Amino acid sequence: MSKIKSVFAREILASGGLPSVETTVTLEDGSVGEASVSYGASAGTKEAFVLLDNDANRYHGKGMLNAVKNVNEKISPLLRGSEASSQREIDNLLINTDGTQNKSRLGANAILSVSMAIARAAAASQQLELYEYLQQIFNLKSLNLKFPKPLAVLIEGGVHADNSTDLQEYALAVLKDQSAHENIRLMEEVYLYLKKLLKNKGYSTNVGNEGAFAPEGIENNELPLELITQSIIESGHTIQDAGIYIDAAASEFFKASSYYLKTEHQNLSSQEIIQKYLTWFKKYPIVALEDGLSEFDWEHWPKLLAEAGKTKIVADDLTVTNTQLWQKAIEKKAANAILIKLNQAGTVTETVDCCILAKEHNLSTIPSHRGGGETNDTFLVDLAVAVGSDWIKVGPTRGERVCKYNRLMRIEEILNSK
Ligand code: 2PG
Ligand code: MG
Repeated sequence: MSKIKSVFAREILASGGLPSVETTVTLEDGSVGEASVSYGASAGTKEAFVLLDNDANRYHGKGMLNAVKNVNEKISPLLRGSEASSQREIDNLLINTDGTQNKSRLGANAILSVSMAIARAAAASQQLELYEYLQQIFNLKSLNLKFPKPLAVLIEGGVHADNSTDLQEYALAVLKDQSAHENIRLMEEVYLYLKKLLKNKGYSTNVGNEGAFAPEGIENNELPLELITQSIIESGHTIQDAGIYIDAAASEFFKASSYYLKTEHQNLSSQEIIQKYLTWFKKYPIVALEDGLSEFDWEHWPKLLAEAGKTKIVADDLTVTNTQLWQKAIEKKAANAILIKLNQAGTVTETVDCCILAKEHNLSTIPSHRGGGETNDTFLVDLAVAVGSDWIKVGPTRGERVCKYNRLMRIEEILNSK
């Protein structure tokens, strides 16, 4: 047990070349915890608030000095002397001090960086790995824990790339029951095979925000499904080893109650786009579909889930790692899996609570990276291990992404050595 001695934040750069917040927490016993936060490019409207400076003279208005100032001048004096292992109490204090529904006064970027850094400092103080510490303080070991498998975005479009698919992500969901090391190898082998395949077919293999290929001028939204299926098989694996995971991020192309697919010049009703997905589910090894419908199309989500069969229906923008929205989705039978993003919630405790709610209903959790600005922070990996998630969704290349897979392999090594 140790008390908080200091809390200090600074502005750092995130993957998109714009700032984010990093906080260092030091405890009286000398333990240190550091954490930085990510943010989205296709964020849901109900996510916790990212406080930007809106000062046009710095980073085109996207500086985060106000959030940094809130940590150093408001949060730091408030937390000095608090017991660092009282994570839930500290997070509640931060939520109440902010006082708004979406953390817009202090900024979720400010609050979350502190919340995460405190967890790391307290784990260090107790000489525990972060995932072990989270399991302990949130009493997670009683849940049915699995070791997360890789879920890597292989082709990206939407707002993550120019002139690619309308759907945002086509990912590889590894299914094989083998070590994380082997599963990560499998995933990268499929990715690298896909690169050759795209090249042979005359597509560019430039990458989008998350290190996935963004084949310029791709003719339609179905072709990636064909190419990925082919890559799984021709790289020496099977569709039992790995399937396809789609994140349509449909809120981005939902306009005036219909879904506009630019590459195909199609304007589809909710029923029509559901039909399109169902046809794909029959033709390709699709194991899950995230945000197939818009966050404003609550009415049709239960219809999609009812017809999806074995394909998991994952909520991201719909539920934004928020227990109330997730509870609503569970009650309405709108989704049977949830994407988990720490910065959508804004504190560690609220994020873990969302995962616990999923586990209580035997539903899947998928902690995820972000497409706007990602940092080298690997907290989401420890979280995924702590709550026993099915997958972690992270891009297959770029330093800020592969550090997550490296952390997963490191945790496996630690577990194997026990
Ligand atoms: C998503 C994410 C991550 P963004 O929609 O799931 O892939 O994208 O961070 O841009 O919301
Ligand atoms: Mg998404």
